[in-house]
Amino acid sequence: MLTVALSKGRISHEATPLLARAGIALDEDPAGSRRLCIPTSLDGVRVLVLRAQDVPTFVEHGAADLGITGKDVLLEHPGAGLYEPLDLGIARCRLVLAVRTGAEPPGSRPRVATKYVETTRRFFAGKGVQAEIIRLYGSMEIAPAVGLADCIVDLVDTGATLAANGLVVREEVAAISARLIVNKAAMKLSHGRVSALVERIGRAVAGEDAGCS
Ligand code: PRT
Ligand code: MG
Repeated sequence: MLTVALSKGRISHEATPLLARAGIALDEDPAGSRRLCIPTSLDGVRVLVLRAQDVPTFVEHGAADLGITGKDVLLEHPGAGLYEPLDLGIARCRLVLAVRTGAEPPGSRPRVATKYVETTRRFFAGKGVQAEIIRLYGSMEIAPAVGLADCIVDLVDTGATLAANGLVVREEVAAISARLIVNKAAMKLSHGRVSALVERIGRAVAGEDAGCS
């Protein structure tokens, strides 16, 4: 049995049709199901529906052989036990540094609100700037307006949420999309089955339906 850990929410919403095109149709829609382990139309493949941040943990420990989660999550959790063979090209967005509209450039020790603490630390360290990082778990966009931070590092898609809170993008930190990850030991021990699954998903990403080749 091969187990695929799938990030629920936005990513599973886009990944489910992609998996179906790869011939791995989920027996139930994760959005409407309470089951956390879902069988698929492909013999010997099942899907675990998890919080995005937990996907690398399950795959790294071998509780799942493969996983699908956002590059933002992987940047925060750089696991040594993982391969990242495919960019799935879905759930695209950008991780950005955003400031209040019309704000002065941040000073020498900017206060940055984010849930991406490690990625933000590396980003500022790369510029030689020592930032004070304030960890939040959501609603980062409100932090500058209430004086909690000078700027934020957060995901942006259309930019509507930033604009609604009086913020603008100052710089891109990283381009984000969902990635397929693989447990390194599984890649070795079950090489044939794992690489066949990676190739199958890769063909669906390239726009080829399963069974058409
Ligand atoms: O609970 P939490 O929100 O942390 O995560 P979740 O489990 O609810 O997951 P979910 O469904 O929110 O998906 C999160 C994953 O989707 C991220 O890890 C990214 O890889 C990916 N993704 C792609 C996004 C966005 N696009 C996105 N736009 N995640 C979040 N957003 C947020 C953005 O930060 C903003 O607040 O959506 C809001 C709307 O964006 P705008 O710019 O279109 O207004
Ligand atoms: Mg969310």
